[in-house]
Amino acid sequence: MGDNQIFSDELLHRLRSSRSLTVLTGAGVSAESGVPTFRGKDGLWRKFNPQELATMDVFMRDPQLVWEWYEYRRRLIQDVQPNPAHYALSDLEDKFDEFLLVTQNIDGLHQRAGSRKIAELHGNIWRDRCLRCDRVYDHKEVDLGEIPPKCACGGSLRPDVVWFGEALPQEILSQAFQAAQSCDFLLTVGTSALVQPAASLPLLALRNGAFVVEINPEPTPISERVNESIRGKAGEVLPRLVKRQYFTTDDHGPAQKNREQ
Ligand code: BJW
Ligand code: ZN
Repeated sequence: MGDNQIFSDELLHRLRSSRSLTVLTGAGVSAESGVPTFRGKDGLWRKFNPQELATMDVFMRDPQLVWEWYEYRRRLIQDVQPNPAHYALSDLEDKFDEFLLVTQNIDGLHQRAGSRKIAELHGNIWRDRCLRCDRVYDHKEVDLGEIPPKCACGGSLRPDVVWFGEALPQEILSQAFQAAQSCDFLLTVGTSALVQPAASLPLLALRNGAFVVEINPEPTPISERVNESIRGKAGEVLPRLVKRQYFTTDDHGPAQKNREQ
């Protein structure tokens, strides 16, 4: 399929004339790196449904189980690489006066691909936090001799991520709302758009007059409401969009940034 058929003239025109771009990403962006999504068919870990493990209730009942799940995911993430979708988004960052990459992902792959203007809504798997005093640790410095590991204050550590029923980090959330509210163009990529409050960001942008485009191989609850819903994989669609918009010939590679090789 030629790029002209994927991207409408209106989409390309609106993107070209936009001063500010906000991007919302979800687990689908890391799928092509080999990181399983939450609600996909490959989503099972042992006999557990991942979305049911991400709660304080399960952690309180069985901290070992939850720590084991996060250790398993850390090992997995550590061994994978950012994919063309992550790199395409990092190339977009300096093409706009205002840009914010709002991610629900906790894997740190956007950073490894060179993105810098990031709002991590659901925390980061490479940090741990004390349940008693809130002190935050770099996971690599945590002694895993005892599970759950302990803080210097004696409290138990948990992954510094946001579970169901927990508030999102206040400042990061307001930064994300502000960006969704004031942008000219919003791209929502690889998210099922089921989990709040992240799922309301594209709708907020729409209400404020932004052009909203979704990239996902499957339809979502917001597909019918956005301006355009492109059914495709992030790692295929995003690099083509960046190339179509900013590079006219095949001779140009994406702009090189300080990315990990
Ligand atoms: C591809 C692809 C490819 C595949 N290319 N695409 C109404 C209003 C407000 C809140 C609620 C509400 N109803 C219920 C709630 C509560 C709840 C919620 O939203 N529940 C819904 C399930 C109904 N929300 C919360 O609890 C949030 N907190 C909250 O509301 O607090 C209120 C409060 C305020 C003040 C004080 C106290 C409380 C917190 C939500 C936290 C979510 N946490 C998790 C775990 C993070 C840690 C971890 O990773 O372990 O975040 S759950 C999980 O879902 C994870 C994800 O970030 C999040 C979203 O999932 P995502 O990214 O969309 O992934 P999938 O798997 O769902 O979808 C992947 C998509 O990719 C699919 O569509 C595929 O088709 C696509 N795809 N391959 C592009 N190659
Ligand atoms: Zn502590």
